[in-house]
Amino acid sequence: MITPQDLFLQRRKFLALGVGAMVSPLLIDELMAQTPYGKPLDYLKDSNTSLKPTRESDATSYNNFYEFGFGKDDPKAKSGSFHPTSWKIQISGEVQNPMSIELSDLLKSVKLQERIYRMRCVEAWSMIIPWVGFELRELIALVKPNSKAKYVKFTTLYDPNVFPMQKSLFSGIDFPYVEGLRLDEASNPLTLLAVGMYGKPLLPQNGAPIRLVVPWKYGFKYIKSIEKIEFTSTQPLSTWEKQNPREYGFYGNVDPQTPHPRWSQASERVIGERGRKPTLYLNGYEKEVGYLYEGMDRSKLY
Ligand SMILES: Nc1nc2c(c(=O)[nH]1)N[C@H]1C(S)=C(S)[C@@H](COP(=O)(O)O)O[C@H]1N2
Ligand SMILES: [Mo]
Repeated sequence: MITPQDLFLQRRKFLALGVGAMVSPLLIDELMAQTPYGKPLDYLKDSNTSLKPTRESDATSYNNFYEFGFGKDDPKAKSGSFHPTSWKIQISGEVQNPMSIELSDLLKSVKLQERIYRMRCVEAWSMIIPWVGFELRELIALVKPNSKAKYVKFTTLYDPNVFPMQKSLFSGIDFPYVEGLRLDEASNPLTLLAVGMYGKPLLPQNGAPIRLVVPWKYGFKYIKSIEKIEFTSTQPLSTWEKQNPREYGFYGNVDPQTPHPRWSQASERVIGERGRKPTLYLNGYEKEVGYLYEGMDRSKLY
């Protein structure tokens, strides 16, 4: 992720170009007034786990969402008027049934369930989140990938009126934010498209109205406010890999034995608790997803 040092260097670069005086105003458009589904979420409870969720107030106030700024408190502070109502998702590429579908219609064809998962950020902190969402494989079954489809590419909405950093010279990363999975990773039952957490629709700072959840990968893979889903034959270039390929790869698998070039990944700071705990390989989901990486070099799955 971008550190104050990176920002300092970047700013110096801009000053050298003579554009340092440009500071973009924080324009956040008043969008719409309610969630796309308008009613409380109706979902199947997760009774399968002993994980104790992080405090909701922590999970909704300590966030990464660079479209709103670099600070952990920017997403909550600066997204107050982002209320996506009619949200369309385009699904295209190597599929038999491409579609452009209203989220509220999509939700009629899937089964909403709660999943309480560990979530580990590449910055070495972690939370436990009770998501509400549906398995991505349900959407995959609806659009029917063809034989050329090998990857799934996700793109966040591009709208500088909603996301102030999308028009900032100091955004640090290229927008719109892009992420990707291999089709077999996307088809694993653990992989969710979440529309809620703590039994409520997602708040803007957490990626309303729909985001990806891949619990065995670092948080940067959990792309927020998804507008486009494309099935591709070649590996998509994700935002952080593009920004700094030495530090962030396509896979982003949680691995205590593969350090980030600037810090260890062996342990993590648990938000809301004192001290640190050891990080688990594949974030504790090796039994469920280890088969996806058999025969691959672990150190290359960063
Ligand atoms: N569009 C978009 N999605 C994003 C990010 C972002 O900056 N933009 N940050 C990622 C990172 S680094 C993390 S750790 C998680 C944070 O999710 P949370 O704020 O809900 O905990 O969102 C991910 N999804
Ligand atoms: Mo992250």
